[in-house]
This record gives sequence, C-alpha cells and structure tokens, in this order.
Amino acid sequence: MDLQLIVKAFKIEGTVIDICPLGNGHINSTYKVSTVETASPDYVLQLINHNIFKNVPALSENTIRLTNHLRSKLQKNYSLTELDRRVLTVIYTKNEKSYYKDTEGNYWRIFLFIKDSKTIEILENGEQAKTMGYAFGQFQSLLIDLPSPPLHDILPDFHNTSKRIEAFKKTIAENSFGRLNEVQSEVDFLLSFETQMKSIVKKGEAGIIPLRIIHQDTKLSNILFDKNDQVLCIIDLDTVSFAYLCYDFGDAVRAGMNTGKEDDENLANISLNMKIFKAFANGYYQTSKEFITKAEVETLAFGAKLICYEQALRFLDDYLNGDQYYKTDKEKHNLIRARAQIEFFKDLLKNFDEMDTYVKNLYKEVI
Ligand code: GN1
Ligand code: MG
Repeated sequence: MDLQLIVKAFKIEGTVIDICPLGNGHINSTYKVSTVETASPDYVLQLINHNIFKNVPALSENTIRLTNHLRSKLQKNYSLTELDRRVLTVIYTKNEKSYYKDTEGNYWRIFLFIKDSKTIEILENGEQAKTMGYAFGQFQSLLIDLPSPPLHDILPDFHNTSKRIEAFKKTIAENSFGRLNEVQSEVDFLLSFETQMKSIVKKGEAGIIPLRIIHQDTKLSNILFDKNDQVLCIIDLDTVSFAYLCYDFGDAVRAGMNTGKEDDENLANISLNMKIFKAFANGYYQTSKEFITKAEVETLAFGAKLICYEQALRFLDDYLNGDQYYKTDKEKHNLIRARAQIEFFKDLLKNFDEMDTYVKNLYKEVI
C-alpha cells in the first residue's frame, strides 16, 4: 500500500520526506512520518490491527475522549507546546474523522510525533523506574473522574485470567497445529497454578477490589521519556478500560524489571531486578496513595506474578494456535517468548515474599 497516499488523507502540515517503521509493537504497525520543514511537526502513522481491534470507530472514540480528558486535566501545569508532549494529539482526516479507512478496508490513524522523546529498552537505574511508577499512578489518578458514559469495552475480559485459562484449555483440547507434545511440560506447569491465578477475578467479583480505568498494557515501551529520563507521556491507549489496579502494576514489573528480554533465549539472563522494583513501587505510591485502597495494595505484588503468568499463557496459546495473534520475527518466536516468561514467572515466585512485604510496608509509611 502507498503510505504517502494514506498520509495525504490527513490534515498534516509540511512536506513529507520520509515514512519509516517505528517501535516494536506486537499488534499494530507503526511508522514515523518526517516532514522537511523544521517548523512543521513530524507524525506517527499507525495501521490498526482490526482483526484484534474489531470496532475501530469505538476505539477511536475512546482515544479522543481519553486524550481530551488528560489534556484538560494537565493544561493548568503546562504551556500549549509542552502540553503536546504530555498527551497524545490525534490528527484528523481532511473530512474530519479520527481514522481513515483505505480502499482495501484497512484502518489508519495519525498522532503528532512527540518532539525530543525516546523510549528505553531496559530500565537502567532506580530513577527511571521511579518516574515510570509515578507516571502510571498519575495516569490512573487522572482518569478517575473521566465523565460518563463508560468507555467502550474494546477487548472485553482482556486480563480476565479465568477466561484466559479456559480459552487456553480449549486450545489444548483442539491442538489444531499438532504442537502440543512439544510443549506438554510447559502446559502442565502453567495449569498447576490455575486456582491461585483465578484469585484476583474472584476478589473483584466479591467486591473486595474495585474496577478502575487502567491502561492494561503498561510496557516500558509504552512510555516516552525526555532526554533527562523524565516521563513525558504514556502512549498506546487502545487497551485502556475498566479492570483491577494490580494488572497495571504487574505488567509494568513484567515488562520493565526483568534483567533479560521478553523473548530472551538465554534463560540465565532472566531475573527480577529487585532494586529497580523497589524504586518503581516508591514512584507508584507517590501518585496512587491518594486513591489506592489497602485491599488493592495487598494485590500489587501478586499482580506481577499474575500478569507474567498470563503473558506466558497467551504466548503459548498463540504458539499452539499457529501464531495468529502476535507478530513474530522468527521461527517458534511465541514459544521462545512463552519460555522466557515462564522463567521470569519462576523468579517472581522466588522473590514474591520480599516484593509483597516491601509494597505492604511501604504503603504504611507513605499514607
Ligand atoms: C501486545 O501491542 P503491544 O506490543 O504494545 C499486547 C499486550 C501484551 C504485549 C506483550 C492488544 O502489546 O497485551 O502484553 O503485546 N497487546 C494486545 O509484549 O494484545
Ligand atoms: Mg500496545
């Protein structure tokens, strides 16, 4: 497809000189659109994966509501130019739509590229981890008063572990790609934690922990930092919805506090960086202590185990299903990812008591 032509459908300033791939998301395809003139901004073009995000108009409406709300809450703290670096700006098409459907039925959108921003591959120090925690807590806090109606639930039950486990069992029973034998020990290992992993959904259903608007994809790569390693903006708002706080806390640990990579083939590289974890928890409480309940605090460290477990299960499920959900770069990529997540999960099990005691004690100190 002709990306230049797609970009022309949107109201952008300047002359485009380059469109090249950006980032490493597993679902949507992202490009940086650079313009010639220094006075014109650059842009981010995204092809929305509508096999996964089936209702693009509703998805877009959510994004508009979220970005407008975040902008209105932050505007008292920043100048207009700075505000454009603190929250995503949706660029409309020439016929005033927030997305563009091309002749092949693909959906596209454009955001302003956030100037002088960077992503971080692996957290290098406690300061970065602290600002990451601060930013995710602030994100949740700013969305507490999002006016009704409720957001569209684009991916229902996204982190509903009970439903994920049931779907996994169906995949195993079908074994459509004949890959089960190869991964039987991983399957048995994961299923042995079934009861334990269903406990958060049970606490939610019992009314012990509330549903809140959370991000649901708190990967390190979904944060833009400035050159001084301070958080500018949280991106990738597609998954934002109602769920439990511990999912965001847990996914941040899963994706940011592993000394190895998400798809590390050398399992010896994989472990929890406890120092970074503690700094992250400190930052998180700075912005969440106003609203987080004691019952939620009791779920935070568990959330790390849970989301890591869930991610291992999701990667393995996709491997068994013939690699249809996540983009893959190599043979058996989802299996490699699943094994790496299982390894990290094992390390979180070993470190659980220390993580759990730390967050519980720290909470007593900060309130
Ligand atoms: C996907 O699109 P991306 O790469 O930010 C996935 C997340 C997973 C993540 C694993 C909609 O996120 O849930 O945690 O991969 N997003 C969706 O890296 O499924
Ligand atoms: Mg994402």
